[in-house]
Amino acid sequence: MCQTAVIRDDFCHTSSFCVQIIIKFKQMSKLPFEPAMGDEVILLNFWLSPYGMRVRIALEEKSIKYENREEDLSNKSALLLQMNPVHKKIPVLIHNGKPICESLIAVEYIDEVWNDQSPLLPSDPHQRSQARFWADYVDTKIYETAIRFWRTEGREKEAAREEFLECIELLEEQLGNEPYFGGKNFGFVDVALVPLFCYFNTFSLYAKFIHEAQYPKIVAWAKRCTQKESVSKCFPKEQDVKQNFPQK
Ligand SMILES: N[C@@H](CCC(=O)N[C@@H](CS)C(=O)NCC(=O)O)C(=O)O
Repeated sequence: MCQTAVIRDDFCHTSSFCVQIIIKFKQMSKLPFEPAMGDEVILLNFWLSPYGMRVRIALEEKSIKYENREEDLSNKSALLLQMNPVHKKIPVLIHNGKPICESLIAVEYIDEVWNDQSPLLPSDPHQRSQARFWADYVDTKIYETAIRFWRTEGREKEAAREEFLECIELLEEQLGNEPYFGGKNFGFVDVALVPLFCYFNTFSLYAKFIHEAQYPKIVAWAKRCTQKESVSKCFPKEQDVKQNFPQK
């Protein structure tokens, strides 16, 4: 399945309704803080992108000052094409003029460069490999099945639903009794997964089947994460998502 096409269609659509909301949100994207002295941090982003949210959450966790620049995905800026000539996608983190593409790579980069506070990846190499494994699982399995569920109808939708719930069950086990996938602290896997819950919160479609009784740990985890300021400030407002997203 071509994730790019799906995401373009669903999360980060490039049609005319998108153009309108991009204009509307361009004003909102101007964050009130300035880049830190000597460090210029720019994020090429699109407000509805779960991938962009990951990078913002990581920057917020580290209290990094950055400029969020909204891209019009139907008319990509010359800067985006120059900074990400291979995939031509957001998010792109630009640190002192140098691009870092792909959201999980950008989150790792942020963790390495600003390593003095809120570590996202564990220092132990084996634990670090496990965090990368689960973040990759989130990317390749969870996002993919959630998007498939969103896009399809009938039997295909039902198959995607079952597959998605198997993934959630696995994550429930993986979380165990810890508050976060990062253990006691919010970490890399949490950053990778939590943006998806912005849509779960918004659309009853998802909320209908991630039942608290069945998945108490994941539901509690999602609540815990979304109560964090670094997460909540990067989530678009529920009514904005609902207003601008084709309803199912
Ligand atoms: N694997 C990429 C996915 C990024 C992605 O799919 N970005 C979408 C927005 S959500 C995009 O820029 N789409 C524009 C296009 O495909 O032309 C990441 O993790 O950064």
